[in-house]
Amino acid sequence: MSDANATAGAKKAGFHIDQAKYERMYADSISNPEAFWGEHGKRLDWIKPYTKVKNTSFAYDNVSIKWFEDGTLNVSANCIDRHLATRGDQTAIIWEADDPNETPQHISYKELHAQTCKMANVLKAMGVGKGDRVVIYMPMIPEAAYAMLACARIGAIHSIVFAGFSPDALGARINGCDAKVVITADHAPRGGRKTKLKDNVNQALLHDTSDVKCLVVQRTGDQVAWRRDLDFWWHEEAEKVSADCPPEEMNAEDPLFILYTSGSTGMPKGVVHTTGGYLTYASMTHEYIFDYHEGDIYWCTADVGWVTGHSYIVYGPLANGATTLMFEGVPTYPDAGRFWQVCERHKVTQFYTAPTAIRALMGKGTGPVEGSDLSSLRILGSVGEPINPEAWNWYNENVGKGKCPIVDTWWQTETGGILITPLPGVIDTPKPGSATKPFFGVKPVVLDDQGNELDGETSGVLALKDSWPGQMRTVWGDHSRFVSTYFEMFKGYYFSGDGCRRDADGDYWITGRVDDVINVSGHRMGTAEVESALVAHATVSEAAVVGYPHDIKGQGIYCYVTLMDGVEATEALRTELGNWVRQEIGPIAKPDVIQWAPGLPKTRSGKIMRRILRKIAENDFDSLGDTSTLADPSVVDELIANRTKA
Ligand code: 6R9
Repeated sequence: MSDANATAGAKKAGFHIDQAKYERMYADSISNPEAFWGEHGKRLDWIKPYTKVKNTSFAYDNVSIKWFEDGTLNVSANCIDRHLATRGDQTAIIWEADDPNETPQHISYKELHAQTCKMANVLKAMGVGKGDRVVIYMPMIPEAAYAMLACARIGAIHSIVFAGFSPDALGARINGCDAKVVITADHAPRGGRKTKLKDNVNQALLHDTSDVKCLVVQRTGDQVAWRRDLDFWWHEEAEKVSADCPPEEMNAEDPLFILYTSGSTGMPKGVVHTTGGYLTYASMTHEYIFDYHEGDIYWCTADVGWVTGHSYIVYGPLANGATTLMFEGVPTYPDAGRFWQVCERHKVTQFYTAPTAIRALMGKGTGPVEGSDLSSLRILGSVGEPINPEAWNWYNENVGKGKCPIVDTWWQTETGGILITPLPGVIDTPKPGSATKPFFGVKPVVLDDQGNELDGETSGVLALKDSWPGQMRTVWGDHSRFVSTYFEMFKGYYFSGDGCRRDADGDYWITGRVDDVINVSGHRMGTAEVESALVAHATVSEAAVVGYPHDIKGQGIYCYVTLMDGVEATEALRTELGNWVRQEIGPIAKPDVIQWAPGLPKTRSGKIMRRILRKIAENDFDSLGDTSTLADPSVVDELIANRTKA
């Protein structure tokens, strides 16, 4: 790690990258990606060094992405073992519990090594080997990181399912990747409440005939239903195994993890990330974008159930030998000052969160922020959705006290790491709401509907013209879905699904999804998933779901529901349907509004006109556009008349 002399208060000279260096490195990364990444791939420890750097094609008939393809390495050795000689006693993970009265834990790199090795050995004893899949369904506790790294150590592929997902959603993901083992906990405390994780796993596996085993971490000590011969307590099994487990030699292109994410159609896709390119990219972006220096205390508030937790709580920071903070709770428990109390308690230097959290805290006034000493903070980050200037300003003034650069980082589950962002040493005049410029090696383009590249100041859809090492490689078990989702609409490009504007300075402003994916509190939700949950209810004949602007969540979930003939539209049924969706998918999918729709606006060929439904949900009745092509234009008037208030 270079420039280890930067101090709190961040003098410009101390940043890793300044304007001139950015321009030079960016130009190099684009003109000769082979040389650029060939050099930066060396930030990792390779067992067998690569001789080939980049072998990628976005051609529609031959989409193939390989980086460092003849090199071998192990991710867990890169995140742990290589630090032992120099920083074995340094804290790798600071853990802060949901309950502020519970003592925080400081886990050193040595301890991380021992625990990860033990879990790796337990997994082996349970029959897990290289290439096998392991589902992780965990609270935000250090054991979640041990589980990820243990899989990486033995070459097993993990698939983390966010602990807020329902048993059904969990079951679909366990089946989707044919997992051998599920790692979970008894209960997950969060915001003063508890989720029964183990019971959810039991329910998810109720009809499973393949004898999926379960490794259970005791978090709360509450009682759980046990499946004899299939369930194992982590604390008991850990006693039986050695604290040493040699890391498996993996090819750079062996899968590291699968992470399911929502798309515009069908079931969520299993996004596949591999080993060498992913870790190179996660580690390099973490160092430069958060201006990470030796001695920093870095905190990303995401959950490991999302990609942000993978790349910027676990893999990126640990590959860099950082101290990373893991927080089990929520921003508002026990009160709206919790984030700031944690920053003060642990002297956090980098703080990375989501706009939805900032907006929620903004609503509680400045009192809770002023109650804590935030002078250790140097860099602030934002991720998950466009940040509105109001939230940006509040964050800057009240949290950063006007002296911390804010990195508004645009990226996706699919991209593995951050693609477009300001760099702390490059921000001259901040632009609230703009993700600004591409990271090294990233070639964004703005396309029109026909796929033509637009020049200069313009707006359109955001696509990437060439590959970067952290890019997803395929959809688990369905490569053709990978190709059709990302490479079919605009030939020769990776299509992001986002709209964007490029201003006169060449800075990018992400405007949100252009497909049927909505962004609820920074979580991606396919409208199709909510619709299929609704129509699975016996009373529902048809449903259409759209996003609408929501003050805190960014977007809320607005459902139009047509009931079966003879079913009465009561308030009780409205509540029941809301709870039903929550139970089918999980709390994050709970509808904000359910409007009864005796009919839905459809074209004569039967396609639902979502454009019109979006306008009605937004209370924008004057720009409905042409409704004359509808099979029955009168349904629109009826929907407007029935528009329920949010
Ligand atoms: C990392 C993550 C990806 C979608 C993405 C976009 C939105 C993320 C953003 C942003 C504007 C930012 N998004 N970061 N929009 N500005 N800084 O969030 O991954 O859950 O896959 O969501 O989130 O719409 O396409 P993921």
